[in-house]
Amino acid sequence: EEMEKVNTHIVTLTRFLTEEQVKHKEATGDFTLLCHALQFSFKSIAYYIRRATLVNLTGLAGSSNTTGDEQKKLDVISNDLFIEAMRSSGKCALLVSEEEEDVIFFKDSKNARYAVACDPIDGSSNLDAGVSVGTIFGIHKLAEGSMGTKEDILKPGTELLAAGFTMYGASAQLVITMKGGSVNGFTLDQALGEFILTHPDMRLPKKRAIYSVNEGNSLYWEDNVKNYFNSLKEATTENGKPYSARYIGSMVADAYRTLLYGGIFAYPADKKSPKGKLRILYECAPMAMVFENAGGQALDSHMKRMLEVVPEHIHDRSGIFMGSYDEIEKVKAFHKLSA
Ligand code: AHM
Ligand code: MG
Repeated sequence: EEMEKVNTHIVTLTRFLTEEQVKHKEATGDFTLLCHALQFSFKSIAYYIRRATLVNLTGLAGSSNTTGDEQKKLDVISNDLFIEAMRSSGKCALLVSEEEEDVIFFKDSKNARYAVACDPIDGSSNLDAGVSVGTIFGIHKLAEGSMGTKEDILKPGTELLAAGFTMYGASAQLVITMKGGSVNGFTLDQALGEFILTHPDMRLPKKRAIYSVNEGNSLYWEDNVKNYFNSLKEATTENGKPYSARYIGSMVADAYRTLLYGGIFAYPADKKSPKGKLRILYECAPMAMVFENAGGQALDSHMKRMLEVVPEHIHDRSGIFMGSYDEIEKVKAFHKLSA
């Protein structure tokens, strides 16, 4: 009888991070420890999302956050889990969260060298329907000699040390990238309680006929945006098929699909929201870093490279177009035409 083939060459996130650390001679291990705290918060958020319907965690918490969104119970719990993980790591000097009006400074973390931005649960309008949501994060290093100030996080995405997101879907998927590095995808093995490297060196397909945008907003779109999306609907691809529309309404889920299949995801600035909807520090910049490092592009609504946008305030917003290299080239062409 043949023995079942078991893969014993498993790369866990812990192993991956340790191996990365060895490659950087100057590394102190602090970044690795910060990532361990991050992965614990992802695991616990994943756990509570899975149990939400069973233990009365669906629905509103009865409060609203800084930007006026009503908070769901899981928004509050996930935010608390994330803050606690960052605090207890001892490696995080300050944290910006979508759910907190001000920067949180961890004064007790004396030698902490990192500043973190996060959206603990992105796409929370989808939560009660059991549709995928996720956590987005970006990590900056404090300036030389800084004790940790707001300026350490009000930086462009080009300065990000690492960024990524976790999508809580049929399984929990973690996508992470580091400065100048590749993009790697991990899947949470529930039984082992470990993120396993399942998608090494993710690369976006160069083009793909899929567009992802909330078309309900087209009433408010500027003409160049309208014309661009109309052009996609009038086009047929090489195989004679038109573009497909796919919009989940959770940035993490739309982004994850776009990473794997290619296409374009957009949330443009429009006449109603001239600055856009999505937040620069913990939505746009981390995603832009992932997309660029995977061979794609990410631009704001002025066709500026998303990673070069510098936020003035921690909750600043931006329009965004991100996706396959060639699909973004088409967006640029349309903005040039009408410029
Ligand atoms: P949230 O952080 O309050 O959940 O909002 C962000 C979400 C994104 O995940 C998603 O891309 C977008 O908002 C969907 O917005 P809309 O419902 O306007 O299409
Ligand atoms: Mg969000």
